[in-house]
Amino acid sequence: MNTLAEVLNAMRSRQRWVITSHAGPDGDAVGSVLACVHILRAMGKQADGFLSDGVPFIYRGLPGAAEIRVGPVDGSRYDGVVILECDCLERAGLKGIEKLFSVNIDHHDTFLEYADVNYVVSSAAAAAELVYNLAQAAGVVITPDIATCLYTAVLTDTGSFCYSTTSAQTFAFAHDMVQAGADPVTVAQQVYFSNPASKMRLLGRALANLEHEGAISWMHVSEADMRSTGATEQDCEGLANWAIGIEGIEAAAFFREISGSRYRVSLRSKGRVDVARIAEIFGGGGHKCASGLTISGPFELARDRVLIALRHALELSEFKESAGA
Ligand SMILES: [Mn+2]
Repeated sequence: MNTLAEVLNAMRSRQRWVITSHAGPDGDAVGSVLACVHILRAMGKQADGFLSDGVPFIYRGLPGAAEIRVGPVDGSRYDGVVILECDCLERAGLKGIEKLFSVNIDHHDTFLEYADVNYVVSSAAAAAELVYNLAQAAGVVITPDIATCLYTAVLTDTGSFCYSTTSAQTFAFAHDMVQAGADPVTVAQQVYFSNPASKMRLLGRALANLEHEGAISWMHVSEADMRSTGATEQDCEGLANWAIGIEGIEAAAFFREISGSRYRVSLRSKGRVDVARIAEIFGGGGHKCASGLTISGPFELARDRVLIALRHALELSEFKESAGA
């Protein structure tokens, strides 16, 4: 693992940077990439933001979002790549960065030191906190644009300051961002009150399929549901949170059918079950309270496999609690 000073040295000694994050970007991915672009430019560098899936609709109002490109990257035109929020290079889904000098900045529990420089702090509530540390170490002034991007990232990655990663430090961060010019009202209107109608129609389908047993709930949407509601992949972001919002439910799963009878699964936990560990079993990853994986269908089989893992983890946590561990 490298120090922040080593990250800074790597950035100072190279001029032209690609900044990227994972495919299917969330608020932390978009906000951190944009903030990092602004910060590197303030350091006198050339910095271009790339997201292989583009910027989701609700984040397009963020400063600099219109400049984000989808790739591929012409590697000969750059000296390095900053990869945010990815546990491996492939997670970015971006061609042309494979041979570039790489800096990995991440806050996932499931991480590998796959880059030339690795700065991973799993206790951080969002990758944006680490980007903020970088700005401070570099002596870059937090402009209203940077503050808006970083605030949005932390707001969304903590589930609006609800997940177990939320601490006094998170609010201190939010305080600093608002003082630096982020407007919480404008951000909330863009992120929470600007959903496409297709997302709400898809939510209706998902909720109609909601089931629960014991402390576990799950719901699913099929490709046919996606088509008939006119929903896109990005409309699925955050739907899993609805399944965990039931009294007595400790863990939840949201299944979305993707092509070839495969399912993208989002897992959520209220804290007793570590869903990052469960995602790992199936080759996915994420955080203790929010993670994701891809699994083969048919639906009944995929559902049963994930539910068995969730039940097992839940029983183990109950056993540990009753044993006073
Ligand atoms: Mn994140």
